[in-house]
Amino acid sequence: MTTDIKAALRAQAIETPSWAYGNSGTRFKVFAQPGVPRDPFEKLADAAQVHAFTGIAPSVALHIPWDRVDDYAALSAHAAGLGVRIGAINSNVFQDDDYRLGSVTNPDPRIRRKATDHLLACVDIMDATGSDTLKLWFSDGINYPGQDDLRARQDRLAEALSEVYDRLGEGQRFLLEYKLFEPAFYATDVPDWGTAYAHCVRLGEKAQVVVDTGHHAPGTNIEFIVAFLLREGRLGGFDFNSRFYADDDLMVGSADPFQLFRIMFEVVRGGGYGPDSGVAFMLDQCHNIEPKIAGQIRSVMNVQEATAKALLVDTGALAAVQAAGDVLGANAVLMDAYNTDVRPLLAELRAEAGLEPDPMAAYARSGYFEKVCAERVGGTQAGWGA
Ligand code: AOS
Ligand code: ZN
Ligand code: ZN
Repeated sequence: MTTDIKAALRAQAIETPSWAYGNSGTRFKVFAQPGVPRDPFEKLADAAQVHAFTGIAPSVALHIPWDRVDDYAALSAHAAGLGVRIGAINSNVFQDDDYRLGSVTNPDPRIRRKATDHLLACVDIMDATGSDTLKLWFSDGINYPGQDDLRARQDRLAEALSEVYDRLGEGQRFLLEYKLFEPAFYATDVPDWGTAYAHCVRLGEKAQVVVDTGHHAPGTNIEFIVAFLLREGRLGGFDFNSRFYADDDLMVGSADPFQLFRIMFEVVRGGGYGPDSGVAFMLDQCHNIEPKIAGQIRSVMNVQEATAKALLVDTGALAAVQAAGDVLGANAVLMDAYNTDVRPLLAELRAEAGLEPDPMAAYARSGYFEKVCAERVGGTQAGWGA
């Protein structure tokens, strides 16, 4: 049993986002931190540290245009030299004056064209970097009833998605992200998993839904959404983070580790775990006040702990008590796994892989942070909170 769990954990891969390494903040203040990367190459170097100490963060999501470079093949080669690779390409059709009334759903066809062209350019970057995943999040929506035609905006969205879908090459896919609100407040064009799912189903199997754990109303049963999408073969991945109030982008597993466990249990239960599952486990976080690389290491460890607990659930015993209608017994099987301290198991797993058992302490001891603080002056903002 433990051998199987260890093998499953060894195969885990969690993608970190390039924007987690840059300065970030809220609309009130972006706090500059020492040692922050000055370009995408340095962001990859920081991400490589997270992989070096955890052993399970081998890829890095890029964000265009925040990570725009002249030579993407060179960026890919740089990543490979650091022992990581480029993961999902995140598009950005929200930081331009033209997008005040929306991007792909804008009433103005010229702006829709510009937005769609950006998405197509992101597929070019996938070709150049070898990335197989395009992640689409639209800030599109309206603030006031009557501001625009709700249904026409869905038609425009479908048209743009279809054009991008047709441009995807062999082995490429896009993930459509939903978000309840913000920056649009009255109506968001992709507000929930059902809307994302419906658009994806119309298009085909290369269109899948990504679940950002911070994008739901309080109290939403996210693990149900996960179970449903997996059953339909449409769960493309996760943007992991924690929320207390809205889209807080705090460290995954910090606000509600039990929720993360419940999600990972459904992932495992539904066949979404493992290298061939097609489900991408990505972090979408910003570290506004805490150190960034250490924050990413902690986050990766939080996902790993939740995964280990999910893998520990005695599914045979669970099925038996469920079939017997034993409500308390079934709940107890799940809670036994959740309440297990998996940290010794994970320390052992790391030691077996030649890693330090405590990644946080090992990173702190490495002197990397002090080195980059001395070397890097004038780090750039991740792009948020500008
Ligand atoms: C925005 O709220 C979404 O979570 C996006 O996934 C993401 O944070 C943004 O696109 C940065 O790439
Ligand atoms: Zn996200
Ligand atoms: Zn978000």
